[in-house]
Amino acid sequence: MKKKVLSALLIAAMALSMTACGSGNGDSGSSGGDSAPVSDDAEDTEDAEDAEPAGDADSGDLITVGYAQVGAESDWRTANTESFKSTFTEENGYKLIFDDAQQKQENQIKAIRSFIQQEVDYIVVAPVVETGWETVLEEAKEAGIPVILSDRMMDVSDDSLFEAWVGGNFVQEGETCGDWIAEYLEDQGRGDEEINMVTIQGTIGASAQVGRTEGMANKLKEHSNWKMLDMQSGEFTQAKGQEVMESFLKSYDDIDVVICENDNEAFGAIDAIKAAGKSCGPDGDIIVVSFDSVKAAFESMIAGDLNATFECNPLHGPRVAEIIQKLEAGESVDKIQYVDESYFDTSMDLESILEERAY
Ligand code: GYE
Repeated sequence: MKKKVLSALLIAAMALSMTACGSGNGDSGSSGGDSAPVSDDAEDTEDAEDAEPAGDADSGDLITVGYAQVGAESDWRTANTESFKSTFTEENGYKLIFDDAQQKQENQIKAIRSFIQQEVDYIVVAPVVETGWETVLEEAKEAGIPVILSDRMMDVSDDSLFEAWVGGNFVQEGETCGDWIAEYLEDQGRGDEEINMVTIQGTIGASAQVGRTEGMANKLKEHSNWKMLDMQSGEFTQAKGQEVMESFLKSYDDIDVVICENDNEAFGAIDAIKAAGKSCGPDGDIIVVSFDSVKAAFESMIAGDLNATFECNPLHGPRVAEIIQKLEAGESVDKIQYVDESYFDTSMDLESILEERAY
């Protein structure tokens, strides 16, 4: 790679001009915007154990990875960030430059440009939304920097603009949710009843929103007695989820099911339901379901508030590391890599499952 030769020259020049050598790894150490190098918190998590050692940290031969993260909007996102930070450590042969875009695409574009300027070896992006990436990906391609997508997808006309994508199958998650609701209502003897639903969507245009909404829409078509009264975005946050639910409760007095496109929105919705003097969960007035299956969702089900959660695995750090290792070895990688996912509801032994849960 052209830039590797350049960094080798830079290192040689630095060595000549210095009398003593520190722990320099040929990096300028500068970071643009919110970018902050992260390399010192190798924790004893399963991510760290799964990650394969790469490069040679002692000789300063680290692989530099810029990660353009969405933000810190949910428990899922926190687990995802932790997975990257504990995988891409110096001990494992990496230098991670982490950028939190605060859920704004323009911040992510800035971060990617800053990674290009810093001549990182790989750029990893969890894109906030699907569209609007062509120009900046062309710039990365021009600079010879491979781009890997993780979590959410990008909608680009030329798929040679990225090496691979790894994440959840969001349409399938939505369909699993629809099937679960059908079975649950059937078990309750409500299979033929008129059922009023509302959806608190994720960030509009994010693949997790697009796919989950589409999956549920596919199932709505199969049930003529289900009615989707309203859909509004809760931006994947608890605060916005609560706000949207408050307004739904004011507008509709007969909501049977609330579909929240992530767990955190459900926590907010549950607060709103209780504040309005209604109840939810298996023994309540309103059925609440959500996506992700973070630990707090298990606690909410155990407390009898949430009915079910459809899993989305956030531990992509080791998966992306594996892709990078293959690319380093000149091996080919699968372009689209779906992660296996499950679901959980209150009929299960949630306490035991929670004990084993990694996120
Ligand atoms: O469901 C949500 C997060 O893209 C799968 O983003 C991810 C979603 C996840 O904010 O909690």
